[in-house]
This record gives sequence, structure tokens and C-alpha cells, in this order.
Amino acid sequence: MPVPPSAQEPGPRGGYFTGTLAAVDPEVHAAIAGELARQQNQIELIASENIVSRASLEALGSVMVNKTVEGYPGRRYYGGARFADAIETLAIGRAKALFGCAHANVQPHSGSQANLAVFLALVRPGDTILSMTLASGGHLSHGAAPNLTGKWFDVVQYGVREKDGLIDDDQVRRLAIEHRPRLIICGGSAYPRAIDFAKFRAVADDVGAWLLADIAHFAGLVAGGQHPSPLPHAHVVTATTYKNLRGARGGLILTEDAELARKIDKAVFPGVQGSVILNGIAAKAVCLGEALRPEFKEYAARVLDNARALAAALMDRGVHVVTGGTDTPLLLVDLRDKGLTGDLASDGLERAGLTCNKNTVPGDPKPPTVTSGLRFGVSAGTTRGFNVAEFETIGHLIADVLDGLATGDGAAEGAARAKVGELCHAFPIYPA
Ligand code: DSN
Repeated sequence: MPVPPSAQEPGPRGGYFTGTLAAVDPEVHAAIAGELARQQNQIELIASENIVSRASLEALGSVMVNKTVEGYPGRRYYGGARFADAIETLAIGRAKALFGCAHANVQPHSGSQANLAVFLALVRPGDTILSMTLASGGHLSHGAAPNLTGKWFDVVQYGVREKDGLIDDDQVRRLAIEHRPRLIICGGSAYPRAIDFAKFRAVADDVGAWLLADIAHFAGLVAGGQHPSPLPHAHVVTATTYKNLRGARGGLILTEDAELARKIDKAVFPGVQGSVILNGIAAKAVCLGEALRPEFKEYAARVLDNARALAAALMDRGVHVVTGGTDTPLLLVDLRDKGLTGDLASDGLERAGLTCNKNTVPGDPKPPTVTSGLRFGVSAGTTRGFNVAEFETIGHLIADVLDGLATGDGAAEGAARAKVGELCHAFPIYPA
């Protein structure tokens, strides 16, 4: 007869319920320990990343991972849901309070899943949608050709003006009038400027379209009062929790409209998702609770100051910052006048301990695997404690590395690496 795990004698690695990861699976443990050291010793400038609190880590690693539920609080398809309901109800209430909206769905596993659910709720395959091109800062899940949304819908896309990198409102209106989309999307993953949601809504109203605002990259600024809210204007808003909301990975959908709320809930479950990732919902509840505290407003203000300080330091050093600055936690750099490509530049910066991603820029002649640009974000560094002075220093370190790559000065990366080490040491994360 098999012996249940609870009755097993602990072996050299400990028992099923007591053995630590280090003892049970040294290979996985070593990779996680390596990642912790990497995060502690590099400066994270990837715009979609942040550093979650100890409390979020605890919620994510909790026994909620064992529980399966489908449906919504009070309307589940499985028993034993009392505490699952309590957690999801908390997360929903906190999301509504944080963004000041009537309805929140906290179940999307990611921002892409949230967007897919909105498509399912609002449009049918073959319908026309209008969104921003990936190359201009849009997102894969907004109708990019290789994505399901690009294959199943008739996608018309607006871009940004090559001369200033800004959305061309006239182009948006002209395309909307010409193609009469059912859904218009604003927001994206590499557009650094504030979006005029009211203008987008006016266009949507004129052509009878729904307006979706994807605020994944600046949801924390909206929550912290540092960016206009899309909610009075967009019919539906999607966001992620893991960028500047500073939580674990996941998506959110918000709306003010009760009829749309019903459609969206049905689209998330059973439309595009099955059971709920409850440990993820617990972690979302934690980050939303943290974002409701007064200190989060101060964090959001520091994020914006830091992003602007980084942009200014780079421009002082002759680096071309697209649009000449930023209104969000991210900024985009065009490397063409330095004669560099994004892939080589991001590799050089990583050798110097500065992690970022290559990114296409407006009018980019290079493919997405190469690119002519870099995207930087300050959300993680700000969580670490960096302020304007540190981001000015980081701007100069980035410029030193780029100049070193452009001139063949091999010493630049090593010098920057030493300074990165000092900054990381002075602003530790997850101290032992
Ligand atoms: N959308 C990707 C990004 O912006 O980096 C992942 O969140």
C-alpha cells in the first residue's frame, strides 16, 4: 500500500511537506539563486519590469497555488472556495478603489489575455479594428500580424510622425472615418508620451466604435495621480500589475459600464480562460493594497521625475531621445545618429550591468531582431530607491557605454560596470 507523503520518513532531502527547494531540487534552486544575484547586482531598466515586495512574493508562493476555482466570487463551479472568494473580492474592491471605477476583472493571466478577452467581448472575427503599429510603440495583442488578433480581425493601423515621434491625431481620425472600425485601441508598450484619451473617444464616438485604452505601461502613474486617467473616456481599460503597479505578473480589465462589465466577465471566463490562478490573484490583491497607500503616490511622482531626469541626462550627452522626453515611466532612444543598432547596444549595456531591451523606433529600417533603438524604464530602479541624482548618473553611464561602442573604446563598459556595482551596493534589494 502506498505511504502518503505526510507519513513518509524524511529522507536526506527532507519530507514532501518539509524539504526545502535547495535540498529537494538543487538545480532549480541554483538557477533561482543566480537570478536573485543578477537582480541584486544589475540595474534593471527594462520598462516592463519591477521589483515586488516581500509580501507579494509570499502571496505568490502561498498555498493558494493548490486551489482550483472557476467562475467569480459567490458563483463558483467548485467547492471549498470561501478563502478564494475572499481574496478575489479583496482584489476587485482594491482595483475599483484605486482606479475609481465601477467594475474590475482581476482574473486575466496577463495583459495579452486581458486584451484578448476585450476582443471577444466587443468584436467578431472579420471586424475592423484600428490600433497603433508595433513599430510605433503599439503591442502584439493590438492586432500585430503574427498575433491571433492580427489573423482574425481586419486590422488598420496608425503610426507616429517620423519627425517628432508623436501620434498623428489627423491620421487616426482619417483612418477611422475611412475604415469605420468597431474597436479603436490606444496605448501600447513603447509610446513615451501622454495619450489624449478625450480625442480618441471623440473619434470613436464619431464612427460608432468602442475605445479600448491599454495602460499597461503607465497604470502605476494613473493610480498614483501622475498621468491622466483614461476612465472617463475609454469604454474599457486594460492594464498589467507587474510594471509600475509594482506587483506580480497579471492583467486587469476595468470599465464603468455595467453592460460591458457583464460581457467582459463572460469573455474572461469561460471565454478565454479556465480556472483562476489564485496565488496570482492573492499577489495582485497585495500590490493593489500597496498602491492604495499614500507612499505609492510618492513612488509614482518619483517614477515620473526619474524618467524625465534619465531622458534629460541622455539628451545632454547627445543621445537622441524620441519625442524629446517622456510623460511615462519609459523612454525610447534612437541610435541611428550614433551608428549603432539596438541589439549590439543592449548587449554592451548588459555587459556593463545595465539591463534594457532593443526596440524599434519610428521609421526604423532594421527588423525587430536588430532594431535601431533602445527602450528604458525607471520603475524598477525607482523601487530600489534611486532618485534623480542616481538616474542622472545612470544616463551618463549609458552614454559612456554607447560612446564606447561607437568609438571602439573597450574600457567604457568595465568602468560603467564598476559604478553600477557601487550603486547596487548602496541600494540593495531583498537583503538576506
Ligand atoms: N509587452 C511587453 C513589454 O512591454 O515589455 C511585456 O510586458
